[in-house]
Amino acid sequence: MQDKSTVLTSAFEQEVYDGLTAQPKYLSSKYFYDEIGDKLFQDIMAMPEYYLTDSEFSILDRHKEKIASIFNFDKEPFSLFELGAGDGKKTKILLRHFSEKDIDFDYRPIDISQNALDQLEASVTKELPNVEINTLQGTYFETLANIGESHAKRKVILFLGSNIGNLLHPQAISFLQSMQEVLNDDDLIFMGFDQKKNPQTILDAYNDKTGITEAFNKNVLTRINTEMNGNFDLDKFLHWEVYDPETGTAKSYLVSKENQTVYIKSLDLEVNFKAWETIHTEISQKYDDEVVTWLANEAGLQIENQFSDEHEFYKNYIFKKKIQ
Ligand code: AVJ
Repeated sequence: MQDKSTVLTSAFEQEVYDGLTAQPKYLSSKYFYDEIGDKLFQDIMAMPEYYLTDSEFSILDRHKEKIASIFNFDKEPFSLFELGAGDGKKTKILLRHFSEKDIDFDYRPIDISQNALDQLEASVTKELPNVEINTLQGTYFETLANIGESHAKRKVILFLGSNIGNLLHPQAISFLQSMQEVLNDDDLIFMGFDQKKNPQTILDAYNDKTGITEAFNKNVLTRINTEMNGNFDLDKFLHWEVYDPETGTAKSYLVSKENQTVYIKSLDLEVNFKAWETIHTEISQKYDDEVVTWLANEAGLQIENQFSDEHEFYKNYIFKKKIQ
């Protein structure tokens, strides 16, 4: 047990302590992402089973003309913000198209990782020298406050990759609300939502036979081992995925294969696992039009437009502030 002299210095430490002393146990998927986790997620995006990336890529490519005409409806300069820009591979389809059409905009990618931003800035400057880029490092919530209502130009905010799917509906609503609060009437949000589909297709995307998703899920344990001096034996846990076609919720677990005790030195915490006890690590929510309409409405937004890939696996929606 943890004694009073142990000070939990980071949010990660606090959340690990809370999650592993809770019943049932949980850890947050936001801690999958360090240098190793970022690389594993890149590998996931390249897997044939992980249809999300290809679907969104094809939507952007198929509909870039129409998207450009909506973003640029008044022919006035605008700022294109992007939350969680990552490597910008999909966004470059739009950047290239806008640049070729001489659309007057600047690109403002936001990411938690300064390293990701530096690489993105270098590659955009090299490949698309006419695109003005200004990076902003921080979490979504910090930087949303920074974007502010008072930004001089009209704003378009991109949020790709169905990253919203990591949030439960109430959290997704408050996140959408905080985006809504920085919008003026002519501003837009362009967002990706993975759709409900054949449950097998979804399970396969989160349970690849090559074990990449398993390694990604277990990376949170690796991080606890290295950053908090823990002694998790990764082989003693199973990666387990479930999908509920009724609610559209995919959930990831790590399941203890045996009775075991793990010690996390920095937390001075002993964690006991019974055989087949679980740690819930991630939700990846799947949506349909009804649910997206409801979420948007709850957050004071309305759907202006939507785009889909040929299989209707995935959709991108454009939101505006609701006219009261
Ligand atoms: C980056 C949150 C969109 O939930 O599909 C991929 C992360 N997890 N495989 C998703 C993830 C397992 C991904 N998001």
